[in-house]
Amino acid sequence: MIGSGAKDARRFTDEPGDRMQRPSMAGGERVVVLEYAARRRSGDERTACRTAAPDVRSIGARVDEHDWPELSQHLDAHGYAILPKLLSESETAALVASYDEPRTFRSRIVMAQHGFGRGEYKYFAYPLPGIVAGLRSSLYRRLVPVANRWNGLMGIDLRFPETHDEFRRVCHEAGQLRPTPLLLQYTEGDFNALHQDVYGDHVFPLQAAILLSAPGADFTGGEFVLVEQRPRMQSRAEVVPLGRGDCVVWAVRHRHVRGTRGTYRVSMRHGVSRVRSGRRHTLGVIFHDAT
Ligand SMILES: O=C(O)CCC(=O)C(=O)O
Repeated sequence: MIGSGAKDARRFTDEPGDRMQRPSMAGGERVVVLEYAARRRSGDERTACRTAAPDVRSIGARVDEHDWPELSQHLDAHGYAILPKLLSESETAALVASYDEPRTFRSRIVMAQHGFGRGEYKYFAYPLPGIVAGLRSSLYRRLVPVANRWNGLMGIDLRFPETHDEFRRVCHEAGQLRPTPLLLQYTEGDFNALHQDVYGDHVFPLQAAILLSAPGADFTGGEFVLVEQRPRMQSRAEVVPLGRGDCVVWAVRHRHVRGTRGTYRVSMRHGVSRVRSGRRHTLGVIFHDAT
């Protein structure tokens, strides 16, 4: 059954009056070496993998078609990158239509009730729809080298495993069992306050979102916004232009920036500006699961 619950709403900002306490690893100083040995899968994981299998290939092929060296360079330089037209119009329409199917989701969050903005979102239940599972595993596989390289550059001794199944097992063994991919819905006047999506100690440092509505036709306003805070400097905003079906990938919490005195860490937050008219939907793909 869908219900609103603060337990699901694990987001925080870097601003005074944070919504949530930062988990102990959030500063990235703690050195953690994870054991990624193959383990027996739980029944739940087996079901999720089997359900996802038919769509993984086609989505995976589309993800692979992109120029990943160029995307990685853009991620390094700007903290985000865009994969244009990753989903077709019919796929975006089907995902939007699924918003009203109660059995697809495990919970519904009304953002105003938690001070997260205005609008609402729903977390998918396991097993995820094939297209969502396919996006999660194929994007993860391409982003792991970036995540591991970034950790190296930021002096973090943590390395992520090659596949999303392995990473999900690590999350599950640490009690982060609940799926985090979500569908967001905004109507006129709605917005998403700047935040970071952290749901436990295990945090994959990149996340993705796919815009499911057409700017200018389905809605106006509602731009995806990234804000970065450099040490001892004022915050800088970047508005990311997206069309329907485009996927944006960005840094969940931190990225490294090369300065005159070496590499330093920049804190990132993301959100959505006020929707001026119409209705806007997004698919959010977060790679770590939630406690
Ligand atoms: O609706 C959007 O574009 C932003 C989605 C978002 O904030 C998220 O997935 O965490």
